[in-house]
Amino acid sequence: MNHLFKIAPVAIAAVVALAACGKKEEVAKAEPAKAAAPAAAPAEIVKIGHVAPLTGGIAHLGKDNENGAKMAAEEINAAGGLKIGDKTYKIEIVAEDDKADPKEGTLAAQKIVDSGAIAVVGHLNSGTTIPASKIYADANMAQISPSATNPKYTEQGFKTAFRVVANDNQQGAVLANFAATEMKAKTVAIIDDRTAYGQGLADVFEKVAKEKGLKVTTREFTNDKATDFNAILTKVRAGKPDLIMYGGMDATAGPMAKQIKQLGIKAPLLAGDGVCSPEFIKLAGDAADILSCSMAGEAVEKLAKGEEFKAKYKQKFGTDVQVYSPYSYDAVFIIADAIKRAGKVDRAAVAAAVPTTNLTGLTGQIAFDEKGDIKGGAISMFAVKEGKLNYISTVR
Ligand code: ABU
Repeated sequence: MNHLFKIAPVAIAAVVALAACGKKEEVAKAEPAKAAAPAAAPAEIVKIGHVAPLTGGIAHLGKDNENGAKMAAEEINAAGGLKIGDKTYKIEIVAEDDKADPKEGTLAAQKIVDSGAIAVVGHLNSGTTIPASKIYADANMAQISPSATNPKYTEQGFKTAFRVVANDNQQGAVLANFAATEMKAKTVAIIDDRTAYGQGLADVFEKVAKEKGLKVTTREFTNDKATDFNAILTKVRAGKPDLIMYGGMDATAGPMAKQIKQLGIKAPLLAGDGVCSPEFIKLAGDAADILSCSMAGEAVEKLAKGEEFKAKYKQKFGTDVQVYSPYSYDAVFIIADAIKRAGKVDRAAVAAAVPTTNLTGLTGQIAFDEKGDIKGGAISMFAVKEGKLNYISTVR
């Protein structure tokens, strides 16, 4: 059953409770002595942390993740909140900014732990999620990343680390297969941004592409704040590749696409989920159509309630879904479900309940494997056409 429907009984219970309150008032007028029942206790607060970059070049992605988490919390609260024993809890999202920086990530993680949050949704980047995961593990706090795809995150043996998207072993392989089979590339230039995500994805892509017979003309790197790629693109151009693969984010890929076009390079661009966003299209302008990209989940427009989510999101925030807000939305429902199943608002009990998650979320059926990765993770492929991301296919 979809969790949007699952919470309906809670809403119905709340409505019934209100109706019952109305009846008590009527009784009070007629029989004051019998109406002395204690007033319902006000709802208590349970905090859920959210961490992502809220400043810097990819703040739009961080805000997107945060919006998804806030939307879920508001829906749960509007439906009556979480009823645990004789108490009712409303969810409060405690948001921190990690600036997409590994050191800031650990500082933000400590702030979330100190805030008394029961669990955390985040971080956005693999480069912050991985170092922060030790802090959450030491605090017995469940951490659910809606977007970090580097495999190392769930390979450290922490019982508290979970992700609701596929990882880059899967994503890099799907991209390499797409390059060979769909794009019919024989040669490829590979660039990465030296982040845990960008370099890791490019490494997996390179390995699988070579296994499929592609020749790598050059392997170049930049950084996640660069804006001028002319030097490395000039080297790329000299190798005359059929394709350029980029491991990095949309904030750098946008200007890179523009410069690819300005340098007269005809090779198309292939990238992962960090680039597969409406923001890339805005930044790349008339060069956007060179992109094919993947995202580490099902395409939002293919989800049963995806279009409804997109419309609600647009109405609420006045902007489009970027990439992973559906996944941060589901992450809050996973935590709410774990709190209910734990039967208490206790970090360790909630973290112990997450591995047995089995719920139908907005993004599909959610259960975790023994490492904390989503079971049956999907990779969806898109290509930009006439300034829009067009869905192509999904690989599981
Ligand atoms: N997965 C793309 C962006 C987030 C990350 O893994 O760094």
